[in-house]
Amino acid sequence: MIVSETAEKIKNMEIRGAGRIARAAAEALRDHALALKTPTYDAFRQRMENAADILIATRPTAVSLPNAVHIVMNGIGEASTVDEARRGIVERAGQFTQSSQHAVEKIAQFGARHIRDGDTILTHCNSEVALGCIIEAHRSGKHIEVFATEVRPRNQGHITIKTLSDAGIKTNFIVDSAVRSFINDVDLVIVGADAVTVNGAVVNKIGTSQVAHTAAEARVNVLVAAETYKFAPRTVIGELIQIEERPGSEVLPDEIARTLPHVTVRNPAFDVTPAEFIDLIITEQGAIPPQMAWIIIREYLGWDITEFQ
Ligand code: RUB
Repeated sequence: MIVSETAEKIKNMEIRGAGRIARAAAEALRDHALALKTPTYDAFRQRMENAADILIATRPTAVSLPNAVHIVMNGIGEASTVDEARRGIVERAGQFTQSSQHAVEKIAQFGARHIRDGDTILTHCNSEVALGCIIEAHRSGKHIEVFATEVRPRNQGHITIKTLSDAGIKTNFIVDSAVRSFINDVDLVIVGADAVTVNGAVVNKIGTSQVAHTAAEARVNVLVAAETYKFAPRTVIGELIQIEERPGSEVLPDEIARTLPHVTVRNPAFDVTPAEFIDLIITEQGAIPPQMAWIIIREYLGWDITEFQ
């Protein structure tokens, strides 16, 4: 797929979910590198960097996106010919896609071990890795039941219940505001992540922090399923994760909003759950307490503080 097409699909959420966005960006860079017909290395590099910038600018919150782009683009500066630079990009994009898929499978295996026979699990939004854990537990023969939220305003919960139903898992579909009414029926909350900051806070779909607070009050454990490339290196040097605010028309149709001149519709797409409300983050390298986020950034993202100085 060409870069502008992928960028548009990420922007309009045809491609969504932090892991899928990251893999789509890596694949778009690979395809772009293969299609580019530039005679000079400098022109090739310039056009690849422009493509990388276009992809990164599509959605600001999921750190998996700039991390994936960084992984694929890293090393282009060391090449000296177009062929060499192209080969490197194709190779790194392939490696990233493969390791991302492998991470999703590994997390499913690790996460499933935290689910006991007879458990009821609550999930919010549509996370490939969180659902992977739930489906793996079901496949391994555990009798489980799920509560899945609707996820206003974009209804990602509809995708979640279709996946769970297709897997044959008994599922209850609830509106977002019903979480507190059912939390005492729940044994475990499992959600995904768009970003994990150096202090172990998790950025995920709007409403996740309410779910986590509710779970904490009810003494229900909260697990976050997140590949290591969702950890945010730049939070080490004080950068904040930007929370995407999407058009108000996703919440309230424009024709109604127009009749309400004193009303402003606010539509943040994500929120931040502090580390204290999270029991474990399950990565493909194993489970960690959220307070150990820095170790993941240092050990597995190969991130070096001098890079940003
Ligand atoms: C998706 C969302 C998901 C994470 C993790 O938001 O918040 O929980 O991205 O997903 P949106 P995954 O629908 O706005 O992209 O585990 O699939 O990477």
